[in-house]
Amino acid sequence: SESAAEKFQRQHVDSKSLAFNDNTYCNHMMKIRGMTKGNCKVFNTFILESIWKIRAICWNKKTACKQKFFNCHMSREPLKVTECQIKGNPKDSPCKYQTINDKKCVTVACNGWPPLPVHFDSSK
Ligand code: T3P
Repeated sequence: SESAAEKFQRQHVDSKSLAFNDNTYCNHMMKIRGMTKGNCKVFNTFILESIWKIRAICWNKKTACKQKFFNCHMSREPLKVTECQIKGNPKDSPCKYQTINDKKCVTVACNGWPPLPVHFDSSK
C-alpha cells in the first residue's frame, strides 16, 4: 500500500507541470491524483518544483507544525504553487475547483531516513 511519502507526492507534488496559467488545472489534477472520490477535497496545494528541491526542504531547520509535532521545515525561498479551492458543494460531481497560481514559502513535515516530506503543513 501507499507510504506517507508516496501519498505526499501524489497529493502535493507536480514536478512536470507546464501549465502554470491553465485555469482548468485543478479540475483535472484533483481528479487524476485521487482527491475527488466520495467527497471533493476542499483545499489542496500542489508544489510545481522538482522532487529534489522539495525533498531538500527537509534539511532546513526544524520549526513547529501548525497543529502538533515539531518536525516541520520551511522552504527558504518562495516556490511555485498551485492552490485548488473547491467551488460550490464538496458533494457535487464532477468536483469543480478554482485554480490559484502563486509563489509561496511552504512548510512541510518530514519523517524517516533519509527524511522525506510526509505532510503539507502551510504556506505563506
Ligand atoms: P493532507 O494531510 O491530505 O495532505 O490541513 C488539512 C489538509 O489540507 C492536508 O491534507 C493538507 C492540506 N493543505 C494544503 O494542501 N494546503 C494548505 O495550504 C493547507 C493549509 C492545507
